[in-house]
Amino acid sequence: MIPLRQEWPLDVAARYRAAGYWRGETFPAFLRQRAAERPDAVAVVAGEARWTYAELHARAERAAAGFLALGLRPGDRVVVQLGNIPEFFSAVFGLFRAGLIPVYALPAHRLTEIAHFVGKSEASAYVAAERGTDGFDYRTLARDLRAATPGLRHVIIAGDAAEFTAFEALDGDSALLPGDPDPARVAFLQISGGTTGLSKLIPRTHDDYIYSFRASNEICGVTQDSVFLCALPAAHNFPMSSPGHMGALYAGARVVLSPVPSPDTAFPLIERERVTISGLVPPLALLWAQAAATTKHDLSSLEVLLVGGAKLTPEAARRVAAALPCTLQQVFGMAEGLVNYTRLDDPEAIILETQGRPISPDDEVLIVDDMGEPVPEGEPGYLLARGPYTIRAYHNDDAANARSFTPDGFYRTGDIVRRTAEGYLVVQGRAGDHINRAGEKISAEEVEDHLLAHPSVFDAAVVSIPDEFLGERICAFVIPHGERPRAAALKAWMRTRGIADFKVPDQVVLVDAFETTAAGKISRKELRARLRARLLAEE
Ligand code: J2J
Repeated sequence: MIPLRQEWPLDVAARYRAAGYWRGETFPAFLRQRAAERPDAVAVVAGEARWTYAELHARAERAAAGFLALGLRPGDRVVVQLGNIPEFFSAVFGLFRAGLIPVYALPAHRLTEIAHFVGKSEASAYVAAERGTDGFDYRTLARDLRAATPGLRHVIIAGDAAEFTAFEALDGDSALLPGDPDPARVAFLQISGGTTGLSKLIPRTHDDYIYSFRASNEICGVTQDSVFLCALPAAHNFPMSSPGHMGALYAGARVVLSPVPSPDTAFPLIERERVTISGLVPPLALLWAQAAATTKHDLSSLEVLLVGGAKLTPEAARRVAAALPCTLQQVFGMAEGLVNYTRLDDPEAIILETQGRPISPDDEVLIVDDMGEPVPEGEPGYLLARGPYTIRAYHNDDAANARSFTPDGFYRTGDIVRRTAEGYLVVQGRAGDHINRAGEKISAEEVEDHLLAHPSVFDAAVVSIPDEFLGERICAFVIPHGERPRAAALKAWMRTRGIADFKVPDQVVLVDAFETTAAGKISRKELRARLRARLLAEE
């Protein structure tokens, strides 16, 4: 197995420890501590389940022993695809406790993506729920996955497990559980938004990740009295760590899981559980704002609503802030690390018009031009980041590492930002060719690759188009090969490719040819830019 690494230069790591960012805490240790301090406080609410800290801890211990009893060994990777159900927590804390490495997949992912995560991480096991909220049967996916990935030894299913191992039945000898992991080691693999090609795996350590949500708790006002509503998919980095459910559990607060993020489901939960804080992507924040005007539910417990994952325009921010009875907090973050927040006591103009400033005094942010030179203060440029919770490398991907990091260890975020005189970042665009569809990042290249597999597609170029509700949507330009495919048929065919539904183009435009220049073919990047400009001009 390729070893998991995430290393900062020794002197830098020593500095982060001396500054108190990295405190040697680990996931299993903090849960054990909370369970000892507040055994009867409710940790997780989901559907009918209300687990106290003592219960969550006990369930995680049992799951941990059960994972090891299957034959899994500390260091083995386990792809986890669980939606907003309580087993998400017993599974991942069980994995942490057993020294196993969760690889976080989203419920929307399908065979192609899951097989990629299993292959890239060399996973030995896959944990999923019987069904998703949309009715999708993950056991079917698991059967195909077994055939596609011979290295996968175990499939563990929460709910009716059919021929697989039942998560609920996991049990083993707790005396065989290992000691706590090394806090400097990789705790899990998060997945990247996938700006080029397939998603990359992001190794995060106990030290660095726990710092990011402990510091986020302070910035977002999370205490043991907070009630965090997790409305976005729990495996996504934003609701996990900014400050997210992990921040809430670290604080000894209560996490309420909403199976879906719609106001119909979330508002009754806010009222019933007296939710104080939640996080949403911009389109959902607008939906909540609209629904709040007429709701009969009492939302008055809500103190903070975080909005991020995609750009919240000042106008949208104004609408959200006016409609909801709480403080709006913008968050601009990434699974690779750097997270920026507006502060709760910032002036209104900063909250409405900027995407915040970094968590840490030791976050190093550079804004550079095409040559890598810093731009004049206040001018837009490419954002580079380095710091105590920003990775230095992806897992098992030399090509991406060469592209995505500077020789001195800055992560190239791909975002184009400017910094205000007060030191706040304003996101202005991005360098990469990905589409940010309601916070889901979709690689143009990956969608093009799928289209090219269709017999009636000669060539394809995929671009983002501004969308009033989603922020951006996916438009595919296709040159037919032989028989002209119908747009609807092409979309339906994309749905059979075993990919997340959010990657299926919203719009397909058939064209006879792509532009070339006198000098010959233009670059794909230039082509996408021209096609996009043409479509916008026509609209
Ligand atoms: C514009 N673009 C944004 C924002 C993220 C907190 C919040 C979000 C994420 C996340 C996260 C944006 N305005 N407010 O992990 O901890 C775009 C940028 C960024 C990319 C990262 C967190 N907030 N973005 O969205 O890894 O382009 O993380 O580089 O999914 O989302 O995507 P992701």
